[in-house]
Amino acid sequence: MIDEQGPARPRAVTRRQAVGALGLAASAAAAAGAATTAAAQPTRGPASLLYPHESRTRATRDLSGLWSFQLDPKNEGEAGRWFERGLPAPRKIPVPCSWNDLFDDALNYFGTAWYETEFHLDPAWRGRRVAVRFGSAVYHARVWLNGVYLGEHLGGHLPFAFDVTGLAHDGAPNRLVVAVENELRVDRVPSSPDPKAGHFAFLEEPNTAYDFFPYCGLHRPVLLCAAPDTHLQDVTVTTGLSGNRGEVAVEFQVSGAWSGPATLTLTGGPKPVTVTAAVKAGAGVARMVVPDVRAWSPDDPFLYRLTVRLGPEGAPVDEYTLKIGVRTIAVRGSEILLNGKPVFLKGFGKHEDGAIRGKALDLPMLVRDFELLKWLGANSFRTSHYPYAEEALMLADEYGLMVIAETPGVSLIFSDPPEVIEARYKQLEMALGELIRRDRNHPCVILWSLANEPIAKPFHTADPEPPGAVETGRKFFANLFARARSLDRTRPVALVSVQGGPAEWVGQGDVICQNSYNGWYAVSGRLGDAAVALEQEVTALRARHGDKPVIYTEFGADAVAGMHSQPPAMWTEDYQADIIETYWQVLRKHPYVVGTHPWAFADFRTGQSTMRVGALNQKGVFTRDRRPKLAAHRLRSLWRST
Ligand code: GCB
Repeated sequence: MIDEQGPARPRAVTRRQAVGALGLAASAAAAAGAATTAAAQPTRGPASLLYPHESRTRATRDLSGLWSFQLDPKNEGEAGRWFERGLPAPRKIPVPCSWNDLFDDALNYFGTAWYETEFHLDPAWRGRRVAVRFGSAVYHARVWLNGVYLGEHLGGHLPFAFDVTGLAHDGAPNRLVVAVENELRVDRVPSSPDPKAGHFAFLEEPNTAYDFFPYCGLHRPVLLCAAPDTHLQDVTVTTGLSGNRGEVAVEFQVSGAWSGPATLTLTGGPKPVTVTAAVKAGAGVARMVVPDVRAWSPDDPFLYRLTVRLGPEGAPVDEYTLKIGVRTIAVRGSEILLNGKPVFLKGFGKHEDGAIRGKALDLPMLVRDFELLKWLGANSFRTSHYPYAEEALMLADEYGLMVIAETPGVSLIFSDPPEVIEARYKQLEMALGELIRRDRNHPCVILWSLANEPIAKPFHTADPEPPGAVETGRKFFANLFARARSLDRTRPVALVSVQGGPAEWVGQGDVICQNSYNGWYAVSGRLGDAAVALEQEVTALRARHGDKPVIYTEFGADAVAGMHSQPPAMWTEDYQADIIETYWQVLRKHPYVVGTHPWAFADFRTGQSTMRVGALNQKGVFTRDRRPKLAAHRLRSLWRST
């Protein structure tokens, strides 16, 4: 089992592994018991996962569009060599998009589906290194190019890429085929109930232990990326402040153990800052000092452009530019300090969710959501309950929204069998590593959340938790916290607990994140009693966790838009607005509460159940199509006046 000292300890990830998906993903797939492929060993090496911004030396082509698509309920595709012969009876599907809301026969389909497209290489890319990069495939993807197996990736929401140089034809069509499988399994994160084990299902159809619809498919763009043969593989930026001086430390890796000169430039401020660095055996480090720095904050989300250039200005070997914010984040006593000053988080837990496209990237909706957050006077959100698209983080940098970035560690139950917990651990550790590697350069990310509401035993049973469940969870999280802190020493780490959660788990965090449903799941329908219960709860949290800062990461009530009552009753807009205001009034009296995130920003799709009217969680303060409920107006007046 999970042992702090033993063999299941997070293993060291080498720099080479760290930049590629293939080796890591393959071992995660094996760990979580994914179907092994008959296509033998992957043939291609991993490619850099740096977001493929274009530059003088780099180009990107978006393969989004209409692809061919076929469900494979009998799992015939691999034996029938669909990856080589093409899909026998395809229909068209947009990429990116979830498949569930497009086709009636695919709504509750959680097996394997095949995707196929063709592309031509740009002749200008001759001699360059070419990779194919997937933003997210939910859940297990296997990829072939021109009939050759490239590799696999397990786990949605995070990017993976394969180097296809030499394999992609120049001057002839290339056939890219992807098999995406999304079985709802107990040994995955998020995990689904095992009907054989008599597990409790939170939602009935489809059967999930978590409260959102398990949309599946290619959810984010598939990109072709061209870079020089010698190229930057990874860049890590950390920033500091000292008086009115900013400090920017950059570590970077170059392919092929390249050695030579690099130049780093920071522009956007009154004067560019330029330094040089000597790259040795593929590794480079540089430090930059920014006089009269404009620190990044929600009030002034100022971004600099950092360019890393290898080789001479006139003939760069490679050049990569990213936007960065200079800021610090720290926990001191009961405060979260951004740039040394206490911050209070006003915002929400959200979901990536929309009609028809499901969980696929929706840029118009993303911009609209951030506009609405600003309209409300919010300054933050949590990427509940999985990593959001990279574009969401880039936009949050621009809007000055502080982000609690969450892993897919949802529905973790520690009374489950050891082998199931072990498989989930491996998958979660992998996802955490990929998440931190992907998002660590974003100033908007101020806190990592390792999991949402892990529990020692299922909610529905009155039996005591099995012996050892809390201790198993303690070790599980001790390992995960250690892993997060070793991968990023600059940000606080927490896990989000439900109604208190075992103190041995939650207390390992730098911040206490609490989900709480007084007035809804507890003391239902009784607003006055809910306020009393909340007061007791928040006082008890202080007693249990000393002076750590507390964020209320969820509270609220379902409200069917248009339903009203006086006195306010459950399911009405009036009751929802009153519950949210009650939490605000009670929590504001406790200075160690440094944030309130009502659940949720907008209504979202769930499975069907007696608890979810119209298969929607209606705790949104906006409807699914972003019409404000009474609670949105109430929050706006509360938040804008503080
Ligand atoms: C929770 C979960 C969230 C649910 C919410 C609810 O505690 O974290 O995923 O959607 O409760 O509405 O039940």
